[in-house]
Amino acid sequence: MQRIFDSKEDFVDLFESSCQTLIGRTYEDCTDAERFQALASIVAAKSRAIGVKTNELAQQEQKKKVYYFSLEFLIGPLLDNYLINYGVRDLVEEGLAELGLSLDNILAQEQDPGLGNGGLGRLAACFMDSMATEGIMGYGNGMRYRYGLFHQAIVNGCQVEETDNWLERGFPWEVRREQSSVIVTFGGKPVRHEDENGHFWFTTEGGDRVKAVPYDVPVVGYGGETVTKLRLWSAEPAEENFDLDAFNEGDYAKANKFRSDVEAISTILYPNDAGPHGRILRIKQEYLFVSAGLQTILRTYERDYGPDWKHFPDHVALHTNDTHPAMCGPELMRLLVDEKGLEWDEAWDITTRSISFTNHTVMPEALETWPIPMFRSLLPRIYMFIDEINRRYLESLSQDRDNWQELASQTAVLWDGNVRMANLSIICGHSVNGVSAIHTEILKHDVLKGFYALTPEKFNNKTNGVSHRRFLREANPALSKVITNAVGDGWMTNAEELSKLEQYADDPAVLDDIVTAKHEAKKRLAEYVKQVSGVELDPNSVFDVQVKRFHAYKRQLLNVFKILDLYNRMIDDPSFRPMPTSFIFGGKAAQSYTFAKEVIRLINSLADVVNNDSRVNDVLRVAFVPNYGISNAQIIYPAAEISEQISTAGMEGSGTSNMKFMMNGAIMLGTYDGANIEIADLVGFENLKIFGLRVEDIERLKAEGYWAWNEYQADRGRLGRVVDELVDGTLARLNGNFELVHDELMVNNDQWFVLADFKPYVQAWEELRQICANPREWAHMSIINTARSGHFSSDRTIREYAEDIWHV
Ligand code: 26V
Repeated sequence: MQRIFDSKEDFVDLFESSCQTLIGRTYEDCTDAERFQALASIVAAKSRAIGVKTNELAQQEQKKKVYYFSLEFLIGPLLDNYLINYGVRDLVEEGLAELGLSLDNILAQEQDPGLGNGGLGRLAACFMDSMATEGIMGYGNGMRYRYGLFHQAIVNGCQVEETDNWLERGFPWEVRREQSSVIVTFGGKPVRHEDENGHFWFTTEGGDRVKAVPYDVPVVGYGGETVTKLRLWSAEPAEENFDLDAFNEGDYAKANKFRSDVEAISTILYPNDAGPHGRILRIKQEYLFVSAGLQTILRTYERDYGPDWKHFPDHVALHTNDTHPAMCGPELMRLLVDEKGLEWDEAWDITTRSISFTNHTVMPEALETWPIPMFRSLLPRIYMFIDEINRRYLESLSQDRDNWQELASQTAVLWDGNVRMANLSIICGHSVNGVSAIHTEILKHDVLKGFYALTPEKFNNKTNGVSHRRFLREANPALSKVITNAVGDGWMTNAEELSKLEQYADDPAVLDDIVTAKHEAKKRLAEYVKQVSGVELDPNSVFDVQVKRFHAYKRQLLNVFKILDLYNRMIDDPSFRPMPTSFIFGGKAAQSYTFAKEVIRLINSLADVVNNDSRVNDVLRVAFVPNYGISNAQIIYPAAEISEQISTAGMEGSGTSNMKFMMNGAIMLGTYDGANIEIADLVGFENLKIFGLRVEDIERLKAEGYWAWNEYQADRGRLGRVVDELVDGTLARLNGNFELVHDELMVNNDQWFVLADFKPYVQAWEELRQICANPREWAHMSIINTARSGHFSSDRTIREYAEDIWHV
């Protein structure tokens, strides 16, 4: 364990002087926000110093470096994480208490950088944590967005998006590295050069030159021995093309235009379904961070190993998170051929041996494509490489194969006037992986079957994982203490040691401790929910939670139907008194995703009806937690007893909240989808509830014909009634009925099989509720879930990537 403070006294001295030198006030006169700044800056400075040592050591050992390219890193607040990783949290807490200060109040001041949409971005952040802890030389390469994903407010039941000005008070962890800036060029004209041996290369004349400036954030591993870094790029004008004439004529907008056009590139994180608007800016983001990252990597490599490019793949792994960094292939080719003077074949060998790719979704609308004319005019030289990659690929495909045309239609990069980024990623790399066992199978046999037929050896599965240090140890101190008291703290670095807990699965004292820890967490969440939504939840009720992005396939609607049905039954039959339950929702809908936003309004309307109806509100409550993100997720997971993972089978790549809930001892109510399947394999069907249609059932129904209308007719009493209530005024108190949602089911024929899964879902929930009524029985299942969750630590996932893909 790396000690960053020699003693409590040492810490207190440092903290006092940090307040004075950084803020210019004594610690007593500082606000908590200023105290946060003072404390974070001490920890950040120590981290950077250790980072230097890590780098030196790695260089001496010539360790292979892994560069993780991702447009999203949803890192969350860092201070608490780093105090835990350095093993000084208690010391700091005590030191501050001696000064009359509360660590918790200071921690609460940290902004939550929302530099990601959801699971994909959080996965990248968990991977950074695990790489640092596992001692892998892992570097993140991403974008420093001026504004993160929007802040969600709920006004009159509806989602309202507000700008996420996360840099408002500065970001104490980052260091701007002006000297490491690189130039990235857009547009321009490629010009051919040839030497006397016929070797040729291109340079680009003209075009817009943009300066990419890196900001480095240290990533501290557990134990604090190794610190790697996350490098985030920001776009700035390369030359000060300030229009002084315009300025002198008073046209300030014109004078500043050059700067604002360039800065727009790193202004905002795109939401998942941004639509065609602003697409040019998105390609610019993708190229900027790829080109800037690769230029820097090549420079570092040349410094360490000289221009010995053929050994590049032995020292460097380039991982592309989804298709957003797909230009890594052609850009590396461009750098090697145009700037380093390599021949095509040599460069191509180096490129394909270095690059690997993860796919995160099977949804066709999520597979990125760009219209060729737009792409070519923005990145002419990159387009030439893509064209040549595609030509050579098709040429090799057409040799000795009868069905080559069919394969070409599935796997070509250029098709139908578009650049297909997934195909580019696969062709330019040596590995393709899915994020859960079932997801990888679907890729192999459905979405990417052409590639699988051609290069089965490229395909492999890497089931996702999560940082158990953040989502269990940091989020849930009470449960962590119960675990450590029982089995020691080896689980912090070896999550498999959680399995030792299983011997206490029938120990009444430990089970009681589990129940007490859960109750503490529920009280904390109830206070938080009251504060942010006004809804009062009883910590003695069962907490049934669904938090995740809003999307039709994740079926928050199915959960709404269950609650509405429960409500109807209670109104009809006053003697029906189910176990008191609080249904808690959270999540953002993409700004232009109307259906998802309507489901948010529906939940809030349902909450308004149920919570205000005295016939039911003593046992039934519904709450929507606004602005779901990393910070409040850490309050939510520990408090859950039931974890809702109810996506339409075959649609969820993996899911990761299912794992975070599992660690925190919630029992899953889930479909046979994504990583739910592997969770079920591990804990057994007796320790969770799986329900509903499976992938093969859905395929069969699609083939035979599925009719939502029949489902509706077959159960007019309960299911039919719930569907009717969408439009009959029952839920219309906040801005009217829900025709759009109703039509999705009854006119659009329920694409996500909500009606088909309704009955088995309600049945499974009933069974789970019986279990929750008996705390000891619930605690027994709960402890088994926690005990077997070690497999879903991202440490395990990272070790698999390291061994099978990166070879480090
Ligand atoms: C979603 C959507 C929804 C609206 C339409 C456009 C669109 C485009 C992309 C996406 C999702 C992109 C990929 C993604 O975030 N996948 C998630 O990755 C997680 C980490 O591997 C995984 O746990 C989730 O199951 C998967 O959905």
